[in-house]
Amino acid sequence: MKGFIFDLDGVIVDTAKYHYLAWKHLADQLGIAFTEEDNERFKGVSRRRCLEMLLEMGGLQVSQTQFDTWLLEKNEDYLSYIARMDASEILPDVPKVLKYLRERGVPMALGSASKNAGPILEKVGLSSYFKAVIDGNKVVKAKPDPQVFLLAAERLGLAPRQCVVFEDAQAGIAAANAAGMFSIGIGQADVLSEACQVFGDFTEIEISFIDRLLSTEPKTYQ
Ligand code: B16
Ligand code: MG
Repeated sequence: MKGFIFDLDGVIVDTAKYHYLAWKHLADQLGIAFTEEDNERFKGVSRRRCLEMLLEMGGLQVSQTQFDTWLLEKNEDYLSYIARMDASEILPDVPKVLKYLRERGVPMALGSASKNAGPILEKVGLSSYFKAVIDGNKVVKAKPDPQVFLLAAERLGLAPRQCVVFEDAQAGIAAANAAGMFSIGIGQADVLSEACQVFGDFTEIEISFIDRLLSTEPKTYQ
């Protein structure tokens, strides 16, 4: 394995809580009940699709102009939380793995559905680790389509089967598998059962595991 690709929300930082607050704010305005459990289904899903899902939950049909206005409002609300982020919000032991891979000269990429990925990486001070940042602005097909990860591999100059993907969402694991990459789920094993391997979080990942991946001959994972 020669390249490592990381999802952002739920893998590197926990921005899901800010997405939740912003969606909840909009849902309250629209009189739609929205819980943290509902927010689980929004993980890894594009902003546009999330709003479609929210409106479906409320049985609302709206004009394109109204849709776009709410999309903008939700994002502005979300950005007000992002503005206050700093390195303390990086999830535990993520820097340990990033630093080790950088020391070993292993190229890394970000593969996220978020259109705010670049500014978030800047805020938490991790931009310099990534040779490529493929985010929601660079792809037209959302996860579970493999486009985001295939583009990341291409930017790293590697074949998909030489790449490892860390993901916290089912749609993201499906995308990594469809790309023919080695998928590592971060979260609950029963939820991420399609992943090649699952860890609760990065504190469970030993450097010896990373070393094993680096010395593993790539094969086809599909
Ligand atoms: P934005 P990831 C995803 O990030 C989030 O998990 C998902 O909840 C969000 O709707 C999506 O980004 C779009 O984010 O509104 O910032 O463009 O997990 O793919 O890093
Ligand atoms: Mg995620």
